[in-house]
Amino acid sequence: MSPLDVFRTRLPNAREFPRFAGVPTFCRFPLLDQVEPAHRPVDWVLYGIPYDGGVTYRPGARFGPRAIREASQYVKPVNLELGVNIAHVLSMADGGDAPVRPYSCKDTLDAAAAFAGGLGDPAHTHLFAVGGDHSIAYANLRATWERAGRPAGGLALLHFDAHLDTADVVWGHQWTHASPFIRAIEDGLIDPARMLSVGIRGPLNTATDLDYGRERGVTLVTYEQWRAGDGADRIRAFLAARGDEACYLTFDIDCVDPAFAPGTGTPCCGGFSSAEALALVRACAGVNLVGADLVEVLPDRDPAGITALLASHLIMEILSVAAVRRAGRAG
Ligand SMILES: [Mn+2]
Repeated sequence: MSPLDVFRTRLPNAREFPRFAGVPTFCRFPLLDQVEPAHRPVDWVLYGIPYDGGVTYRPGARFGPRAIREASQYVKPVNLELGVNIAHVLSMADGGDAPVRPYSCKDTLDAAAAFAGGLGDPAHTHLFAVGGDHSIAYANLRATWERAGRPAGGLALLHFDAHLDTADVVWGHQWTHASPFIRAIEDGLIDPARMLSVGIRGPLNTATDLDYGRERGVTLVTYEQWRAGDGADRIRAFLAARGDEACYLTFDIDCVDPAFAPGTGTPCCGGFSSAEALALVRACAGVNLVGADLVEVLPDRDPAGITALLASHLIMEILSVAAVRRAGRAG
């Protein structure tokens, strides 16, 4: 087997093949169609959705998947705190990028959901989308919901974000990065009564911005509630109540304070530190994760690449949550 074959078929040993060499895939995982038979079917496939036509402010998140692929070359497979080597527990691959339709958000979501539906083994493989703006979460949610057997009650949602993203209409359009979860709720992909939104903070456009979620039973934990109040207890209670429920995790990098993650399009001051964000995801260990996304990384506003680096570590942390479950341990 040549060194190139090793890169193509499994996670290379960094002591043999340096992290600065090779063609960058997500976390150095093999390309999906080159995974060796012993590692099929793949447990998780990561793929990019390089689309940012849904933004309400700064564009540029279309370059997120490339920046995260590059930054993730230095992500390592052993999670020290959770005591798990994700590469020993899970088979993972890079599925490439979904097709996008830059002039239409809805067309992009339809194309991306169809692309995702064809990745890996639909009866086995979980989907991890890397954005792109937050509108793309709808596409991966739809593909994940279909893969989960179209559960009538929808999926439970673990949502990390500065914003609730349940705006109905923006500039006359219903498909935007401010709207993925109102559309997913309307379409039955997620259950708002089993939706946790963590890191929400102001300022808001109007005093009623959060009413849609509140009226439908979303467990809403603002950053200030988490920092100073009972937010952490409410998160623990929400996670403990999930049991074996199928959960989807969506992580908007703007839930992190722009002091730590400046490379994003709608930055909101006063959020989680990098360490707090990683610990929040880690605290989900044990839930039954069936799909995930990480969105809103904007490389052009990311001096030193720290936002893309954090995003790549968060991806590892999210996969660790799945690995802990697969290894048969609670968090
Ligand atoms: Mn968002």
